[in-house]
Amino acid sequence: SNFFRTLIILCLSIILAPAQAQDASDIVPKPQQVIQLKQKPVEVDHETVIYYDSPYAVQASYLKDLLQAQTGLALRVQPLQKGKKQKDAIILQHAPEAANKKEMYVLESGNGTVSIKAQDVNGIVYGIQTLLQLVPLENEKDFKVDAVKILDYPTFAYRGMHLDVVRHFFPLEFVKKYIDYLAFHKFNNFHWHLTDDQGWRIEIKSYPKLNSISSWRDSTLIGHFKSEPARYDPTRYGGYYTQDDVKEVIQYAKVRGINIIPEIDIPGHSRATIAAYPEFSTHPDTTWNVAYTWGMYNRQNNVLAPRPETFEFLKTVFGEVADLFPSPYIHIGGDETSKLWWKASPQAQEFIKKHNLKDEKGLQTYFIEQVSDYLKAKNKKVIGWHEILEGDLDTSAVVMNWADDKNGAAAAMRKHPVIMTPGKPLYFDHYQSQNPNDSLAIHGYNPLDAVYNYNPMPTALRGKPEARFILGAQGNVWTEYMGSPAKVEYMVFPRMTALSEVLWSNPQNKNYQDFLRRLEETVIPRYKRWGATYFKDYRDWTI
Ligand code: TNX
Repeated sequence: SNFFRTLIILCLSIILAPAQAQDASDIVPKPQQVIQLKQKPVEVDHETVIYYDSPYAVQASYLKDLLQAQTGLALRVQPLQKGKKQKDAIILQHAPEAANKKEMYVLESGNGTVSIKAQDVNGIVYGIQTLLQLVPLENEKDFKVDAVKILDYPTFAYRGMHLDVVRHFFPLEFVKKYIDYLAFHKFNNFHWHLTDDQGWRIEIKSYPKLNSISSWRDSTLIGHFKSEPARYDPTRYGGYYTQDDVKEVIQYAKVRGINIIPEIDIPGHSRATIAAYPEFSTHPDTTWNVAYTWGMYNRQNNVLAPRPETFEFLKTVFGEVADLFPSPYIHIGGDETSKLWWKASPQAQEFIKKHNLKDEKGLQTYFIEQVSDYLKAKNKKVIGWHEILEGDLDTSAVVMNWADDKNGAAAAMRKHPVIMTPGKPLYFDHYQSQNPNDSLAIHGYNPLDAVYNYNPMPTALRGKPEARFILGAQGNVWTEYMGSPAKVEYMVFPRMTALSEVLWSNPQNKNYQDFLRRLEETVIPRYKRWGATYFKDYRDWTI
């Protein structure tokens, strides 16, 4: 009958119609400018082609893969031909005149095409991330993209996330997943904490004992809830990434606009090194092993001695690392160097005298400057934790400030570029709730709203020329109490989402309630889709 025919046609048209477009007002991190256009939405189907200008060939395949994973639609990918007007297309365009800032993109959809214009790979990657948020998440084939123009660029140049793979070791697959999380959030730096008292996690060809000995420890502290007593799992624990693994991750990150900053932590935090090479220590003792308890580790000597063979070692190791990583910056640690061991060492004292150094702080600076010189020869700059400023240091070193606002401002006043990573509120190893049954964390309390309301620009610098030394900020993920990828995800989500907005979006547009709405509308469905664990009770806990 007519009635059934109409009903069937109605049903079919509902099933076959492209899925509704996603609203541009739900994007995270919030774009600088969104203009709704009075045109028809762009319909994307199997006929749509992804075109690219030559610098963005790999990003075109990246977009194709992500679109396919999200919608099931496998689009063709083709180079863009100059002068040819494309219809029914998604175009990745090199257009410095339209996107006239670093990392900027202009996304425009209407008239049957979506174009993303940028002047660099990062801009294209961010345009892609935004486009994917304009596409429905359900597994539909065809879909619509609303007619819209988005002009967008970051507020801060350095947007980082850190991961400690020493206290707990994570498979390469998870490191890549973590990089995908960063890319989604428009971060551009991954700080890879590769060495510490509790292990050495990167293959070094010239010093094989770093991997046969330093990469392994006898036991690991476990415990998952506050109520659980500390227990030790006596199984040998560890691992390391081969240089081939590292190359693979670097390549993976590069496609996603992410620079990887490796950290080799010296001259303190070197217990694992000393376990394999006791000759580099002030108090050589072959019975000491790789640490398996946490804390500022000076129970056993973890400080390198200023001997010729130590400096030879540092030159070689940093040489291998500098050759491997394209990053213009290499992190040399420099935090929490206990001066006790140098004080107690006649050899270190003699070295201090011989080199006219003021004291142990001067010796610490000497170490930093030596490594700085090795790296300068490789065209690299040094990043270190803020303790590297304890002595006088030349201003090319970038300071990663894990102390407060004032300390960050002081480093900038000394004309050092500064990355802000204050324990409060950017240590994501701290608690995000005060629920006594919450999963075990190290200490502190950094709930979601504290992260969201953080301003990386120290108060004392606002409106001052030195403000330009504040490059941005980073969330740190120390993994003493994160024994699995799921626990890392639980600690970073949703705090890293809040941080992405702190770093990317215009601080004038900050609104926590609106952030929560967009978090729930746009991002939490992604966590679920990624199969990621996340902290759910963020609405119950505020500062
Ligand atoms: C301090 S902050 C450390 C790390 C610990 C962390 C725990 C810094 C540069 N060093 O070694 O893992 O506290 O929150």
